[in-house]
Amino acid sequence: MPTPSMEDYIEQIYYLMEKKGFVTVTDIAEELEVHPSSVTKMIQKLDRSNFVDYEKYRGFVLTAKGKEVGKRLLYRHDLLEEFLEIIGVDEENIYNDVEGIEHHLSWNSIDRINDLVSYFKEDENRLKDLQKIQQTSKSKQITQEEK
Ligand SMILES: [Mn+2]
Repeated sequence: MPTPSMEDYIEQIYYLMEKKGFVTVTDIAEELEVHPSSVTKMIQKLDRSNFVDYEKYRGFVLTAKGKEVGKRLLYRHDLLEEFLEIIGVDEENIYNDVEGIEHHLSWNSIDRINDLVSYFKEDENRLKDLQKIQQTSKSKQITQEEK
């Protein structure tokens, strides 16, 4: 089992691979806002756990196992974003909230959240019903945060 930090890297490498076809240490350092030397350390750790194939001076790629895990992690991230969007979380909070919770849910919970997301996507009236409640609670300002 990868640690939360390993998960962040695997997810990011998979995401960038899908997007650009290749990934560099600099790309990851920028995306995760960490020092390049931390990236190199983590890549070596991921290599030892067989998620990444790393060769000094030649770079790195995800192994078959790394790709499989990366795909699941990206799916989980995207699903949770969709979930927060459906339940009416403000756009500006979504990404950071997902980053905060994604490592701490069991796959069991992820599967059940997937059911709930499907439930709302299947019939737009369900979403409209929920949005009515969201409007009411917004007008009561139950969850106004102090800024
Ligand atoms: Mn993520």
